[in-house]
Amino acid sequence: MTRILLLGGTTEANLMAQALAKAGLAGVYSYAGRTDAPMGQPIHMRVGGFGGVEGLRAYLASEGISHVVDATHPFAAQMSSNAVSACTASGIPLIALERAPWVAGEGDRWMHVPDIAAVVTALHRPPLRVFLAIGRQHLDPFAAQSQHHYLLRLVDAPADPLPFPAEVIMARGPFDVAGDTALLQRHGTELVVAKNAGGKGAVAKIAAARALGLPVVMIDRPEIPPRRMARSVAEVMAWLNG
Ligand code: 3Y8
Ligand code: NAP
Repeated sequence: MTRILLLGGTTEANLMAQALAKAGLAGVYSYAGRTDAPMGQPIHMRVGGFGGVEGLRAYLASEGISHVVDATHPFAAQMSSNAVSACTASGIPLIALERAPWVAGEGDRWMHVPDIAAVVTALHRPPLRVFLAIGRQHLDPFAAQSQHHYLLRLVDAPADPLPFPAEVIMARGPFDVAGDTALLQRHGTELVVAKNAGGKGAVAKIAAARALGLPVVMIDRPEIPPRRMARSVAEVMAWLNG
């Protein structure tokens, strides 16, 4: 009996859920519970952590999960690592649906950094107008570089005061190039900071930066233990029906 756990929270996971529902496959869409009102899904949803690797293993057993599809964001490295450990220990097949990283093209002015700490170091310089488009979970370290004029884009209003003064806009995405170009012009942005998320939902600001000739500090993806990979929903469906 096929029963799929879909680790979600991305555009690709939403497309995956549509395909599972269309194929009449039993599945559960899992959110971490990072946002106040996550999007509804056409399959059963669960919200919240599992409680580490052991909690995930217990969930897989108690829910009779036969396959795990990890369609989380490439920066959700802890979730993806836990899925590899739990599925290996339980002997449950796992596949990751991951989008290819963005690659700099003609006109792109990227500076690659390995992680958030390296961005903070790179910002050790006189004030700039910075679009810090990395969400809200990792803002604290930027208090060390509060000389800049930050623009933040968050999914929900911050619960606590921000660690530094910033202009905040609330938006959930996916975003479009025209909208992001207008946003950068309105803010007078001189530098964009972004995670190499890949995919279409977050790429608008990168295209907008290229159009405006702006530099981008691009955070490369964290390491994730090796696992079977798919680049499309169709590839995952073929694997599930294999
Ligand atoms: C809770 C689910 C869809 C899926 C939408 C994608 C596209 C828009 C772009 C910018 C960058 C950022 C952020 C971003 C994007 C999609 C996709 C994507 C980036 C939702 C969602 C959840 C989250 C969590 C949220 C993080 C934050 C990151 C904002 C839902 C809307 C910056 C990542 O407030 C918080 O705590 C937010 C936390 C993790 C990164 C961070 O560290 O703050 N995503 N985003 C998922 C869960 O609970 O399991 O609420 O419906 C999903 C999407 N966010 O088509 O509907 O697929 O990538 N999400 C980044 O990529 O840099 C915004 O502003 O340009
Ligand atoms: P993370 O740092 O890799 O995970 C931290 C912990 O959050 C995990 O150990 C797990 O808790 C819980 N968790 C994460 N994703 C989960 C999921 N889909 N279902 C159930 N529990 C989950 O994760 P993150 O980077 O905060 O991302 C959280 C969610 O936001 C994911 O769904 C991800 O796809 C989505 N997202 C993240 C980003 C980003 O930039 N990081 C961007 C877009 C969307 P336990 O250990 O208790 O199981």
